[in-house]
Amino acid sequence: MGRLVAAIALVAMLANLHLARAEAPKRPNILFLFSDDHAIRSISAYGGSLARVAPTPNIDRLAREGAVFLNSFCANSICGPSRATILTGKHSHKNGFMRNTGKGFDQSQWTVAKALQQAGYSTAVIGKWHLQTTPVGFDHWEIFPGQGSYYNPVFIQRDGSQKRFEGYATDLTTEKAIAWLDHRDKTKPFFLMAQHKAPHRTFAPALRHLGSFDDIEIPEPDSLFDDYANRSSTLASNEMEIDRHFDWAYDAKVRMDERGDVKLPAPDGYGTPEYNRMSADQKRAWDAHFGPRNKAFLGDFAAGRLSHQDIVRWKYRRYMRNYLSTVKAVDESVGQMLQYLDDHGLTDNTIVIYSSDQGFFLGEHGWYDKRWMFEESFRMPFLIRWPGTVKPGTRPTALIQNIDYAPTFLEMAGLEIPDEVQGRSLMPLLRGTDSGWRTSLYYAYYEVGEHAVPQHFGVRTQGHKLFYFPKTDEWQLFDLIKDPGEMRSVYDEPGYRDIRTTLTEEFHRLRRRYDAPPIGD
Ligand code: SGN
Ligand code: CA
Repeated sequence: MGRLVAAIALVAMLANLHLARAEAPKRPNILFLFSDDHAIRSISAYGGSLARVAPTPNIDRLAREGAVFLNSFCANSICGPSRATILTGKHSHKNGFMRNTGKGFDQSQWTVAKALQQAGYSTAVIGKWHLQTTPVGFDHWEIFPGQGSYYNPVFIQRDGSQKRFEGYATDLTTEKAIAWLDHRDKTKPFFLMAQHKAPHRTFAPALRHLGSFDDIEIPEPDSLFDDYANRSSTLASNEMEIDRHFDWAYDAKVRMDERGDVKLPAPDGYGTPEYNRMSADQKRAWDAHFGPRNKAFLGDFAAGRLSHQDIVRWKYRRYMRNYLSTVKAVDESVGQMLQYLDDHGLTDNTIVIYSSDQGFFLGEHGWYDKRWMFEESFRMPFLIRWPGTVKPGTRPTALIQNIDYAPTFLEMAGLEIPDEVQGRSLMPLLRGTDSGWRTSLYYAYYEVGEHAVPQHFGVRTQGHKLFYFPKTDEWQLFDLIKDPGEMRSVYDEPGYRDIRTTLTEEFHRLRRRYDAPPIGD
């Protein structure tokens, strides 16, 4: 009898072993950490002139333990369109979300979230959404209405109701993401998009970070006082200068509009929407920080001690201190999410990505905001950690774009990539086995209005960039190796005739390949 039991046990054990071997490999979790308007120059791992002051030890950890993609770009440098591209793997003209000001995202179309959900992933999106229509393809979501607020923000709940939460937007987004991870269906792999409002305008820091950058010298970009010569005439008509358009303008003397970019007091006291959302305690902390600093600046200003350039420099420094402070909270959030994975044994089987919807100008060309195909706003951060697959410390230079994220997620999950998807899976680059990656990228910006950036289209290769501005029928061409700051178009220079012809042909080839509509439609 004893022998029989032992024999049965042995057979059962062998059967189990066999089952274990036949089982499909465990599908990885995908944790997509995302922010709004985070320029790569303010991430230390990217290097550059702010690397020394950028408060990003946790984002840098992803670079050390994974890969930082040095040439990562968006398809259309504006919020909603970038998010729509990420979900669909398609350029704006194919997913229909071409501008922030449109009808909203068409939720009836294919998205990667729907595909992962159907394939058995637990899916969630928390934080900034900005696609106007209610999320589809997510088991759970809790999102800001529109842009959301930094202080004591409102989140839209699954039942459509709006609820206000005490605290700071970045911290609340993290808390909600972690709460969802805690309560998720643990029998399934997960796909979580944790999407911050920060460091978006009006760059309002967590109160604990006020003053963090006061004693740090912040280097200025060479083009802070750009005169827009030698490029398209449209540059000069921009409305995104730290000098003339950041809410307190030199010519307008002391003025406070509804935004609060520089955080100076209005004549009748503070009145920005962010300030008005704060509790009495929060306002006290804010006033204790900004009050004396504003007084000193306004004293110098009133006494005529400051030149026009001094004022632009002061505004730049104040902008950067606030911007970097909001980045500091985002980085802390990344740290908390990585810690959660470590504490719950999830690190090895979770792919972590850090990215942001586009780049941002941090004073280059005298600007804040984005939209242009210039490097600062065209680039998106893209860092990825995947233990066992992505070699730690790698710095790929391949040209990647946000159309590639959806097909990458599909391949990570072992799913087929539909033909309609325009991007390519990054898997060969992640495995370090690529040959024959793309050598050019297509760009299209359609919005007309805010910040007065005209519609423009273009192509970028590793060494050159060609822009076309339909409104003025102008082209500009940059040699990115000799002129990385894009200060001089060489479109009309005889020495660049061949490059100009090659890039113009490439531009039209990409437009055909991506089935782009006629310009002007
Ligand atoms: C707001 C900002 C703009 C910004 C757009 C788009 N103004 O309107 O400066 O360009 O959002 O940003 S603000 O005074 O309200 O901050 S996006 O990230 O949503 O595309
Ligand atoms: Ca954005």
